[in-house]
Amino acid sequence: MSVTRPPAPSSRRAALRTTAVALAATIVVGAAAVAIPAQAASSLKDLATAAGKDIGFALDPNRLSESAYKSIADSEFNLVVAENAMKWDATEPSQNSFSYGQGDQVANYAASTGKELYGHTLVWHSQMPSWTNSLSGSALDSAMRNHVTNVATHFKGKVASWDVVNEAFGENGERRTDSALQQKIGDGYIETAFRTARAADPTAKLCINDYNTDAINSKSTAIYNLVRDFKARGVPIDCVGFQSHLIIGQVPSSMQQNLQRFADLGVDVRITELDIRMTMPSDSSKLATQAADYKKVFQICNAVTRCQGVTIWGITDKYSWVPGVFSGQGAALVWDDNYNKKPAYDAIASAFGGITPTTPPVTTPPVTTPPVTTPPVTTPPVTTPPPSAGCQVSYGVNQWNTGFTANVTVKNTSSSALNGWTLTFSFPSGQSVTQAWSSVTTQSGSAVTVKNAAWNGSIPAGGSTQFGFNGSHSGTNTAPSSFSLNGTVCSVA
Ligand code: G2I
Repeated sequence: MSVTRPPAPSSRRAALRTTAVALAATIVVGAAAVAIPAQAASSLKDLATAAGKDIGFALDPNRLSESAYKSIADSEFNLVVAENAMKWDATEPSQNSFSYGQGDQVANYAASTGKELYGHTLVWHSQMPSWTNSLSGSALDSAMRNHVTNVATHFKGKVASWDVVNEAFGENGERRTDSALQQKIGDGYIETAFRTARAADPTAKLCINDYNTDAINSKSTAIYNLVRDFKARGVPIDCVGFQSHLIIGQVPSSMQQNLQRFADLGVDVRITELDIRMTMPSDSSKLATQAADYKKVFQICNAVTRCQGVTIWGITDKYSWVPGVFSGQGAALVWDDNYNKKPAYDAIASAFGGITPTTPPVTTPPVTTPPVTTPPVTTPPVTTPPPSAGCQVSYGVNQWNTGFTANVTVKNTSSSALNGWTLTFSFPSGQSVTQAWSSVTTQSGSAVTVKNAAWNGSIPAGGSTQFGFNGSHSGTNTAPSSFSLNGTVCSVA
């Protein structure tokens, strides 16, 4: 079946980023700042797209006939990955005989809904077809090259990024020993796979992907060393995927620093298979912890410029792989068994500044009431106190060597609503904003001006909003001591 292709996915992001940079470039006076364009948003897809990030899900094309599944898939995500349909056993069930039925369904779904298509996965020791079992080292090496060449060529121009090699490392940073590829071909199979993929599809981004690599640990450091080595020797590699199959309450504290250290090697990073499981049954307290964890993971990706986005490993808990593998565990996704949104949904939205309805406000017709004749009442003059002008700012910072992320909460402590706000402050120690979100942030010398994004300009009396930015510093990162909101000095929480 032929389908009309939407603009190339990577160019969609490039266009967005160009817009963001152009927008900022017109308003920045002094030091560079990047403003993320703000738009009305009624879905996670709208929010992520406005922030220049991917939000993806793992698709089983057999489920698209279920209307609730399809409706969430269509409206909430701008990226799709095949949960199983592009794996080796699915695409080459017998040697050199390729079967793209389900993989094509996923690719066609991506094209017809304008979503980026992520390829998973060319080479993985698991879910290899049984015919590979009998192959010797050199025969397996040839079969792997043939597989990569055929599959990457078939999806060329459709898949924006490939997990070229999946799960190659063991927990202590050693090469995984229970892999036939590792045992029979040896260490070089990863490099061969990447070089073969590049030759077959020179435009797709090529990624290595693994689990339990979200923290800085032996396993992630082994991959870090491999990426550094590949970059030094000119072996093609563009990106690193962090699966992030997590447990509630256990988002690693070093996750942002870990992603950032990979980004600093000159590769893109991405959360590729997020789910956050709990011991069943679920309850409101576990779901609240899960929501906070989902929010953290999205905030981490938002805070790392080279983090392309977050992919969630499915839609509904009822089809998640988790209960089948971890007995007694489950409820790891964002929609429950009945497709109800779990608290994680709003938590993810809040990581992007929250959903703003795109529907116009409801106008109620004027009510015509008959004139009432009431006796004249003499009331004493009422003196209403003037609205108190007031604001409170809390400035939270997470920092490392020469970089930092600031998350700022602005509270309207006055008695009247704000419609549009500007927060100003000065950096005391030469810091620079490098990227901002949920705001339009500009900097001139040490003076920083933050204006609301389109969706968070209204702060009711007593309400608050949040924005954030990444910045650089030269070793000292003293927090600003004073903030003004619409010209009024705020208290600092
Ligand atoms: O295990 C979770 C993920 C870890 N990272 C790599 C991913 O590719 C992996 O995904 C899972 C799928 O979510 C499962 O759906 O990979 C599993 C296979 O290792 C998938 O499970 C398999 C079942 O084991 C098969 O029995 C089944 O035929 O799914 C197949 C297709 O439904």
